[in-house]
Amino acid sequence: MDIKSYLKEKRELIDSYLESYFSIPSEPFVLHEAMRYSLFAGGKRIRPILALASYEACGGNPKDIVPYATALELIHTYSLIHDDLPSMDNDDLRRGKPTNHKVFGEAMAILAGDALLTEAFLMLSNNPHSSSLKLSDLIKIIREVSLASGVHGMVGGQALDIFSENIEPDKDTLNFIHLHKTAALITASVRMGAILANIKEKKLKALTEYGTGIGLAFQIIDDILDIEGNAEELGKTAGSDIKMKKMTYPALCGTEKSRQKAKDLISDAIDSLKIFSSEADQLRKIARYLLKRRA
Ligand code: GRG
Repeated sequence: MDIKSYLKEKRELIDSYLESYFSIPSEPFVLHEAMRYSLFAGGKRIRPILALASYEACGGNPKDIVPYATALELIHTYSLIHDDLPSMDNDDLRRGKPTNHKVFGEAMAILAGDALLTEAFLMLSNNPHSSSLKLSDLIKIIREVSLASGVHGMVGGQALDIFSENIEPDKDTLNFIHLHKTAALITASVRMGAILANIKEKKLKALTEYGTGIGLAFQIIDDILDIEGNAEELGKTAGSDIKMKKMTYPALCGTEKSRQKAKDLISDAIDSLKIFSSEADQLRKIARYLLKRRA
């Protein structure tokens, strides 16, 4: 299957689970609406898709782990809502629509983010979906997601990102920011699929290398798109990194060297999958797709 059809098919699996999970509005309705507004604003669903593709690479049927994979999208969506707040990146546009706080106000946007983060863990723990899933594996993936999302991962990276505005870029700080802010949750997504498939350590290590590589490349490409993209393609305001004097790869070494770095990371990530045969082809294709993405 070509990569576009694969991504569409898997996105539909995630979307239909989300639709059914959030189908019955509950009190307080405005909070529910604010959560749904950002969840259904048209995200690529790349993190849950990576979990499904990784599970498939380890011999599983992606349909069996949809609830666990979908929880990753709740965490990602919360991070975008909070990232857009006036006290953070102060953005007006996200996924082609006004940001959550522009529509629902700042307080409700903060709460929608908080509620999505917490709901992710309810979604994870609610679903002893597959009879073959061991409780110990469920605890392992909850631990993975917790580590990747909080102070040891995404939130830690975001804190240093904000702290490093207006500071001369240096490679170590920049890699810390990108590896924590972005690559940690992407790596956890890939590892989730592998852990749920009960894969052996050697293959888990290879998938971890793959996840870290594409995760870092993903953020470098995001840095480049912030310079070269436009609001229509990106669905968000371009040029905000320069305006906010963010520490980015292009600020460190220019756009062309950044592009080469992203290419090298993607190529190394694909190499790390050499112990897998054709069952990891979709992961290989996703890596190539991420390099070419325009949004
Ligand atoms: C805890 C107060 C508080 C805030 C958390 C951690 C955080 C705020 C924000 C980090 C989120 C962020 C902007 C990470 C950068 C990663 C990135 C490139 C996001 C865009 O991801 P895509 O391209 O977006 O997958 P779509 O819209 O397709 O889902």
